Amino acid sequence: MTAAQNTVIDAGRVAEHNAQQQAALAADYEALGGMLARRGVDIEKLTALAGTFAVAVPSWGVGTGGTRFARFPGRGEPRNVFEKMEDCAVIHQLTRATPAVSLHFPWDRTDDPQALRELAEGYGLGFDAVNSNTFQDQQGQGHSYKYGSLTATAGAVRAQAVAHNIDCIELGKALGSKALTVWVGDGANFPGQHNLRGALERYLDSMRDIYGALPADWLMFIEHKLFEPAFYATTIADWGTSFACATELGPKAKCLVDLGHHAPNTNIEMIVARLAQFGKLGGFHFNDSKYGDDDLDSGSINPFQLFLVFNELADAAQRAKGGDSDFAPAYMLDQSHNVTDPIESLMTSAVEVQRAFVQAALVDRNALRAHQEANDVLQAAQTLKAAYRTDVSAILAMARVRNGGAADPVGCYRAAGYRDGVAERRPAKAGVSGSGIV
Ligand code: RM4
Ligand code: MN
Ligand code: MN
Repeated sequence: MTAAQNTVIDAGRVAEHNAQQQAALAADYEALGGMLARRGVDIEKLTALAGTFAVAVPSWGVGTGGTRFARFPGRGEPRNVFEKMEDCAVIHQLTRATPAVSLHFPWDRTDDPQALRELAEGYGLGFDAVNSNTFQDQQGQGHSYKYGSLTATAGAVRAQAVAHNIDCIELGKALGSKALTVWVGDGANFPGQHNLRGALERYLDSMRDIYGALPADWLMFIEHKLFEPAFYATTIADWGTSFACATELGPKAKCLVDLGHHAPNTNIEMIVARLAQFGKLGGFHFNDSKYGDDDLDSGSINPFQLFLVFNELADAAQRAKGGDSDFAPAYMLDQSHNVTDPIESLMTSAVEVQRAFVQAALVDRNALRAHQEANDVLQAAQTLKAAYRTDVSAILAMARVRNGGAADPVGCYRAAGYRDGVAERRPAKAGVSGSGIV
């Protein structure tokens, strides 16, 4: 990433917005600082920590999403990957928390990766993991994925899916990405459709070929999902299968946890703890969920769960500091914005994930450990709650302002009129969905 920054929103506007917010923010920050000091916490340390937080934006999230029933396009949707980068630049400019973009191929395929890389660098953006797509057929491809891709019974289908993944690695290399995320929808809709073990054996064979094409400094993230589109048995349905495959493949293979890919009420924070314990936690797709893979905005349904996930991450990071292991899971958002302005949802979501990160840092770990040792169940639970109940909004806003972002990203974005501007500059093109999802 370069230091050079082309801003999309006029920097003067952001400064003006911050000047209007300054008095209120200063008062809130001082009050919070006083309250934290009485708890023995230095607000400046937390603000500095908040400023280090980063979560990648999904390129497919800046277009309006939809469901199996309909999609209601928004105004000024990006029509290609270059326009998507412009929207991602706005998100980072105002939040200062999203310095990387995760691309999805072939949705974001470009014949000029160098130009894309330069555009991104001009905005101060880099590229996180690239995603392959073998869950839908692409124009002109020789074989269909109707009956699976990496697990298909037909060798030619598997070879095509493997070749696509290797292609993604090549494109990612040109862009400066360092990881490939593989999610496959492969599975069965009927009992008997698949030999359950045979399908996983074929998956592993295919993944070994992809793994072999990874550069030395790359990681491969295996993303599990309970169901959909396979409604009876999904090949990589759970973290156990993901963990077994990542172990089988080797050290560059790790597990990716998409929060929405579990049954309701699953204890996701425990999955996070397990994967961290065994060195296989590769990264996250943050979102929120009520029923299934809902792809709702992070923290919009169950913010306490998000906090508990970050509580495990803070614990794992502290343990890693003591040892020599490097613990750096990739943080990415994976959401679909069907009824909101995607830029507003992504800014709000990045801030919600950052909020959980800061709240987790507020947990008094020594007190928690002492309560756990003493089996003081009530106080152990209250120690977590004390951190979770603390409103750290002023810390987040101060970190943003100090990093050149906006005190109130959505307020600033609306005042700047960005959506009206792109609505004019980007007339809708027939057949183009900014999200890649139809
Ligand atoms: C899947 C999964 C993948 C995402 C696609 C669009 O459910 O979450 O990460 O790339 O959706
Ligand atoms: Mn995902
Ligand atoms: Mn998903």
